[in-house]
Amino acid sequence: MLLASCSRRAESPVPVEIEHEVSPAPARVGPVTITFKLADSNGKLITGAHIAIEADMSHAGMSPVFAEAKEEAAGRYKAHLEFQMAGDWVILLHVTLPGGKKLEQQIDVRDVRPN
Ligand SMILES: [Cu+2]
Repeated sequence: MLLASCSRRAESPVPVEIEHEVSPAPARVGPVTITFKLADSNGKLITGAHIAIEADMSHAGMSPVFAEAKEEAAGRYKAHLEFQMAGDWVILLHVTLPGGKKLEQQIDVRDVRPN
């Protein structure tokens, strides 16, 4: 008998530090700017990454908001998106590093205020 072994490729996690800042703070309904800083485990800024953003609310029935972050300075990326409703949002980052490795990170933006 042939046992199909679980052969998921064990992708080693990429040690990347992602700092983010949402403006305005606290976030409110309407346009927001999110700034990210990407650094490796040694604190060296990571340039040339690609960051795609998907923002969802924590409840069902709303379509996600998509955005892309642009590198504004070495290792610093900025994205513009719009919160259409007050409440809790979840921002999913799809990061592609210069070497092609991908990682995902989730950022919770809670209690977005009504405008
Ligand atoms: Cu909603």
